[in-house]
Amino acid sequence: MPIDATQPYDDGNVFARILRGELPSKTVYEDEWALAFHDINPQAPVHILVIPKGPYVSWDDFTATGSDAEVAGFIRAVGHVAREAGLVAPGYRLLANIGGHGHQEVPHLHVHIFGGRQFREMIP
Ligand code: DGP
Repeated sequence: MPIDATQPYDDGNVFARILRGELPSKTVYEDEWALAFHDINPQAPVHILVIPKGPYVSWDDFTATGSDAEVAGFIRAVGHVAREAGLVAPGYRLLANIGGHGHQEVPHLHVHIFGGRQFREMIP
């Protein structure tokens, strides 16, 4: 079920639990601002999720209330992960689902990195 992006942050969500080490994940990168791990249900040969370490539901509260350091650190981490995965030359796709119409399911901001195959044009 898609979430409401205006809901308060829920500390019990699955990505919060991964951040706290309560649930396992296949980590590919971690720094002060972000954690990156393989998606449990990959939609491409490379499908990595990058999440900020702070308690943000979506891109909305993150960009409205996150510090410049958090936002910059997170965006740089996404770029770093894609680069380290060797995706820059062939190309890749970034996606952040937000709220109901965006069909966001996990209420902790995450950016999907998709790569390793040719994608079609964007379908709205
Ligand atoms: P979204 O619709 O953008 O909220 O996508 C949520 C993604 O999170 C979806 O691709 C599956 C992934 N996912 C859900 N639960 C887990 C989990 O426990 N571990 C991992 N690695 N990925 C998960």
